[in-house]
Amino acid sequence: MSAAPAAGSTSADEDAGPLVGIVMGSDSDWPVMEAAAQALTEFEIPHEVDVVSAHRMPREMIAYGEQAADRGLKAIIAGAGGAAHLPGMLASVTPLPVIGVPVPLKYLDGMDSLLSIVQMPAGVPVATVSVGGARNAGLLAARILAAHDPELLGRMREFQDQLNEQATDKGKRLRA
Ligand code: RP5
Repeated sequence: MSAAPAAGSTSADEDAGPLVGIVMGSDSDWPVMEAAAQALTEFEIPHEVDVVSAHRMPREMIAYGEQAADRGLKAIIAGAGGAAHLPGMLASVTPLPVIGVPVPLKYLDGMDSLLSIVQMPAGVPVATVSVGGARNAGLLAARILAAHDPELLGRMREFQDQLNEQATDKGKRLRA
């Protein structure tokens, strides 16, 4: 069992303020959501982690969304399971890009989480990743930041080259 999320900034560069906020409806989402933090750590992107429940902490959730841009965040990754309203509600009160992670719970294989997050009304976008796809959420946040950061863009290209090499090697091993 992974450690529960620690509130506050975590990054390779402790001097920089967080650029990405990772929030989730409960600490029980952390075993899924920590893959987003791991991806951001790999790209040395300062980020913060916290529990901000849409249903149990509605006022704090609205405050988090309203203050995120002014605090210097550039993107929010929000994960929740079941009636997963956190990503959509954050997107309704922040101008920042919001990436939603459907967290699979005990029942319904995460379909409830997926449909709760992905079916947003026009005008309020949430970039929804696959059920349990927190790593891709972290990588997508890195790409969003890389669009205005040539050095980070270069590291993303290197990462993609590594993926290509790994996949190519797998093919070579099968053919051998
Ligand atoms: C959701 O309810 C959370 O995102 C979590 O996935 C789910 C269950 O929460 P706990 O009862 O485990 O705290 O809001």
